[in-house]
Amino acid sequence: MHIADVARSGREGSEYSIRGWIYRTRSSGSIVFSVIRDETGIMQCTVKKSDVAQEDFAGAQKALIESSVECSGLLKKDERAPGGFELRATSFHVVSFAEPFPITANQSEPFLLDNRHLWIRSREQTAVMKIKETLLQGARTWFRENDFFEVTPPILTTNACEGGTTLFSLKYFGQDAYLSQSAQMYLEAMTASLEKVFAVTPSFRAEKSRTPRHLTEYWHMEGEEAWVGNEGNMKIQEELVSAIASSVAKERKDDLALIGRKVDDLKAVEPPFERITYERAIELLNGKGKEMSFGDDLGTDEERLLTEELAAPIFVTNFPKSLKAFYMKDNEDDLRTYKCADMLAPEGFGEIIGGSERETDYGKLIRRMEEQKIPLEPYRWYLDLRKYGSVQHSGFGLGIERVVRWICKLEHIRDATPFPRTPSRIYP
Ligand code: NSS
Repeated sequence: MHIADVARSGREGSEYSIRGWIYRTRSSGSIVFSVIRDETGIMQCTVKKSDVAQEDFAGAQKALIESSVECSGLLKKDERAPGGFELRATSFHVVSFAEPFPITANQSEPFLLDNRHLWIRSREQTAVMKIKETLLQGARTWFRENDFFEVTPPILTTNACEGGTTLFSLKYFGQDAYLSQSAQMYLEAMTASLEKVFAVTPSFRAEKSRTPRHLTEYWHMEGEEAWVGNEGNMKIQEELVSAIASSVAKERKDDLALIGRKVDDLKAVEPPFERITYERAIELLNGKGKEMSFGDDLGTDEERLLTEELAAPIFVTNFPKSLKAFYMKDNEDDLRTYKCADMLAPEGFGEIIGGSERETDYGKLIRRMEEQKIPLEPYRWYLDLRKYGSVQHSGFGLGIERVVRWICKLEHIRDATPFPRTPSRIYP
């Protein structure tokens, strides 16, 4: 049985079998105290020389941490044991003896990252991986309940979605190709059949930026909706993000406690989220002593200043055109800007979503692409979409690891993914 289920059933005196990896072990003469870890928790097995076969006791004495083991025994209440129970072993079988485990206390970050394949066994990393899984499931449930279809866009592409400077290029049987930065354009195509779609895919950014919020490979959750404008798009995003937060708050209380995030913090994530324009954000930043003017981009520092005192995310809307991609819809009320919005997470975490209404005017798209010297040829199919029954549509992209980082209050985004990819790391 899983350890959490054994503890939950709590039938003292009954016999249970658990299996897992040795988390801690110490022996004193004729007793070995072996704390076993499985996916669900930890439990102490007390292995007494007089209670088990000779070879079982020898194995328990010899087995180092992270050895894999199976233990059967009688359940006993013990206030001193982690979880309040222990197993008094009747048998203790070592499945595989571990070599001395390289990860010990106080090791350097580079060492830990080199040993990431082993480090992910830590209880904190396990909790984060579980929270990430719950968050993905919570999102999928929300999408399904709101009539979105999950679709499977390609990763190998010939066009850039978010500009040429952050593309990973490769040779595709002699032809130039790229790893996807975003599924957006393919999702736009699919809205003409399915109307509301979403995809969860890896996205790639060849960004040399060494910040605590950039990966070169990250998981991207993107939605795209026909017949929806910028305001409707924001409504969808705030409902989605609050559904994500509440699924984690509901299902991952113990994991949140383990990594030091209060469940109540997540309960504050309730729509509607505050909306401020980019222009207002610049005013606010000037008020906080950041000298900025219209056209300056919001970076890590600026987003931290805007959000560090907040409890729930906000939207920053209507960015200047110079800061955003060519596919966004003109904002008729202020032609310097697009109809777009970034969602910023509270407590200083900053951008977690970028979204916009999409330009449907064929001529405008061509003009912008020419101005920005974007080659038309790779985008012919995308431009085509404007010729065959184009309708108002909008969409967004949520960075999964950015959201995990915020929800788990992680210092660095690399801990939001088991095998992080950054400019200086592609191993293990
Ligand atoms: O570049 S975005 O702001 N927008 C797009 O890619 C749109 N084409 C999405 C769409 O409308 N379908 O990226 C979206 C989000 C952004 O808000 C971050 O949360 C995340 O993707 N993102 C990243 N996460 C981790 N590392 C890096 N380098 C990164 N870049 C973006």
